[in-house]
Amino acid sequence: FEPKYRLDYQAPAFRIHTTNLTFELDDHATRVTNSMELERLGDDDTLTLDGDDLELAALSLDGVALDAKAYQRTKDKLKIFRVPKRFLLTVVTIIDPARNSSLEGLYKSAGTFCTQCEAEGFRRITYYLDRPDVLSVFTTTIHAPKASYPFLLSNGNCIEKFETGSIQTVTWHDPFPKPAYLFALVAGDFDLLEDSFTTQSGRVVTLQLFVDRGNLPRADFAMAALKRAMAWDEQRFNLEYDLDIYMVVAVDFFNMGAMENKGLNIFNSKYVLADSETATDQDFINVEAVIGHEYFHNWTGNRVTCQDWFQLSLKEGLTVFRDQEFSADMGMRAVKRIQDVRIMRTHQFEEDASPMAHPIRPDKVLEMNNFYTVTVYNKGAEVIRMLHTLLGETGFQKGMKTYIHRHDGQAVTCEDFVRAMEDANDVNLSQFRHWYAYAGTPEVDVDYQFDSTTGSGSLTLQQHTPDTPGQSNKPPMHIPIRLEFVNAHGERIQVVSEHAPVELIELTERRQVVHFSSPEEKVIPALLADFSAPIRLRFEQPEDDLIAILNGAHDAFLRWDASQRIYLNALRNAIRQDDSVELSERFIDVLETAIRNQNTDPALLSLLLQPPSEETLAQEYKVIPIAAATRVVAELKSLLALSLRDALLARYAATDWQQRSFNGNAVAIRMCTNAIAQLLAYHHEDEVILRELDKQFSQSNTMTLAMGALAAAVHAEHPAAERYLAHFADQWGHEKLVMDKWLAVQSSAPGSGTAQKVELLTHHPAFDWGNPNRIYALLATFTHNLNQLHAEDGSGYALIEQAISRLNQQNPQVASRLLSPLLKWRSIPEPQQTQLKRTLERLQTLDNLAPDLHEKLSQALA
Ligand code: DPP
Ligand code: ZN
Repeated sequence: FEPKYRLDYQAPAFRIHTTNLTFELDDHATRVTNSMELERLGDDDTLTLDGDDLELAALSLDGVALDAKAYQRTKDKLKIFRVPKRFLLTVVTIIDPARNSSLEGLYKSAGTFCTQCEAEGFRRITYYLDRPDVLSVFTTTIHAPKASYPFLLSNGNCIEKFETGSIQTVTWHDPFPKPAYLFALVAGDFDLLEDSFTTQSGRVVTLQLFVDRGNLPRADFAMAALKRAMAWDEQRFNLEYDLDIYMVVAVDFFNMGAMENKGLNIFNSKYVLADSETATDQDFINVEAVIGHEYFHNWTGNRVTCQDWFQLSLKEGLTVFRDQEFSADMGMRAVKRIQDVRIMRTHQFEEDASPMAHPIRPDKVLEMNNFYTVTVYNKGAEVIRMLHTLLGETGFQKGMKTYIHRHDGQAVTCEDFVRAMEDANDVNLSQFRHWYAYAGTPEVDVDYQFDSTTGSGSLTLQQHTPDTPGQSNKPPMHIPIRLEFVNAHGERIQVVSEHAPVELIELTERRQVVHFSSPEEKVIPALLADFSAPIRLRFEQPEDDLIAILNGAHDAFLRWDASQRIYLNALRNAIRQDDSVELSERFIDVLETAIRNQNTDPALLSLLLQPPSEETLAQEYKVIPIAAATRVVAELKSLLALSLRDALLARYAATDWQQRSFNGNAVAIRMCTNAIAQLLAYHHEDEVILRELDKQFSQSNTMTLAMGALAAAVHAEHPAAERYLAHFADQWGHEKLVMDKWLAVQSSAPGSGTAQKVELLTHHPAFDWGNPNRIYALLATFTHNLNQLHAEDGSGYALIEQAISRLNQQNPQVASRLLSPLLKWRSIPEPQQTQLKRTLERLQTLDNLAPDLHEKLSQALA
């Protein structure tokens, strides 16, 4: 297990001008012929290629077979000695796609051959310079029996197609040089949805979406989303598609969400297929976001790619920012922002505080697959967003233009991106670069003074970034803090500092004071509007001030955040005093008014009615009071249900049960209905509420509402839950993606014995150890069930330990994802802490421990 270090980067010693691949597809013995035109760049005449689990069938240089002394093979390398300056190397390998359960490289997914090469999967197909800074022009020929595999696809344009007896041969040519991680091949039988898009310069692009037979009606939404994404990237970023064809294939077995292979995206079917009967509104939203994300990679990732994998955030942070903006521009900007902030505050802050904490540009990597994280992706996007905040839309777009023009066709670094932003805007971002270099969530303490007799006030901000593994004594960061002010009546006001309104503080010092003046009686600051930086703000404000912000701030995030701070204070107080949760009458009144006011945006209302989760509450503690956290979160929801019953029921009655379409207003109303159901289900004995829930569950005709009722009943431990679960399984047993929801809702149930129930469900026909979606739905969901994962009887640990042991060799990427939530053993109280540590120690002794697991376990136990 040898880690790699970012600073050890060396430019490639060879160029691969062209890569000619021929695949003779076969379940257990696919023959891959790889002919490369190579050029040696330096004096060292040994060529070292990467390879993994390959059988070498033939090897020749300029048409002459190499004899045994001319090359050497090790477990993961092929060295060829004394190569000339320019030469043609032909490598023939035999691989076994049907036995490939890791779903990396070429594998068989339910009858379809497909590939996943990012990050380092291409080396499981052939020997190659499998690194993102080696760009080559690929030509790919595929031979396969036509009856079973009528569609043979690869990157670029189809240049030849013919049949010889039962065998079909198809050749694809991709004119854009690309690294091997963007290579793709698909062979299978599909239903095809075809459409076209005319670019802003008038080129007609053929769009093809391939889905399992019978699934055509569920593909329309993804196709429409693709066209919206193409138009949006032209309008907002002036970026146009470049090939004549864009293909998307949906497959059932896929480790990740989707993959941006040039011209041939491969998608997890869950991010393509959607109709209102089987998909929730959130599923539709996710399909649109992922379709957009992969499409946007065509420029930010493919045309301009990464020099090395340490730079992953160069393409992922930027592309997540782009997909977030796309979703926001398509509707519900405020809701989207709040949802993204929730991901940051729960999962990313948790990762920043864990043994695997890493900067968005890591310095040390053992297994690259472990770095496709919320830090690289989501914090990476927040860093891009801060640049956008500092430079404005116009400045940011100027920087993008410089970046793309300067680096089109190149493999570059995060540094190149920042420099393009600097050069285009004539600014200095030296201190801003720390965001790429340091892990951990910066903490900003706020002290506030205002004197109404003199009308002058001050905000004192102090920043500190906690130590993380391998990093201590961090320098101050460049933190943009957007802010607003409201008065005692909850009206937005402006305050000035040196004649300019105070709207954005650029915090760059360790300690910084901002003075301002205002004629108002009372001035309440509301900090971090739009969550303008991925930081923890420590600012105790009285509840009256928070309510003023909740009523008066212009920014929706600030209003929502004020509500969450009130909830968090109530939860923490109840834990500290070991007493029941209390909410002030004043706050309940504010909620009631919002519920009864028909003008309250139902989507934002739904967010207001969702108190922080246990995982969010856990962020407040060094050692998490698990049992108490679970108790108070449930108590808070019952308290809301009790205090607001009639108002909630009145609002709930406004639901239009027949409305099925996916549009902004209908989605917002369903979000609200579901949030209300989540609370009302805490009334276990209330006949009126039972009738309403029954109606929502069985008559709503949309998956969103049916699932909403089911989840509400299960999470509130309502007596109707068992009946709903049984009914749901009867109705949807044949639909795998739908049954994933059924599995997930059960493994997120709060009650004791959940681990035993989940174990039983691993034997249910809806479950499959070979399919990542099933494992994520049932087992990964369980790893986020704080209370049951850390059950005192050890049942949660035993369940996940068994799963990881089983998946260690079968699919290490999936095993590794299950492991992450277990790494924070130091924040778990005794007696669980010792049990958990023992569990990790046992896992470390597994036979043939995968590098993915080794890396995380050794970090956690160090
Ligand atoms: N690059 C993919 C994505 O994030 C993941 N393999 O789109
Ligand atoms: Zn991506």
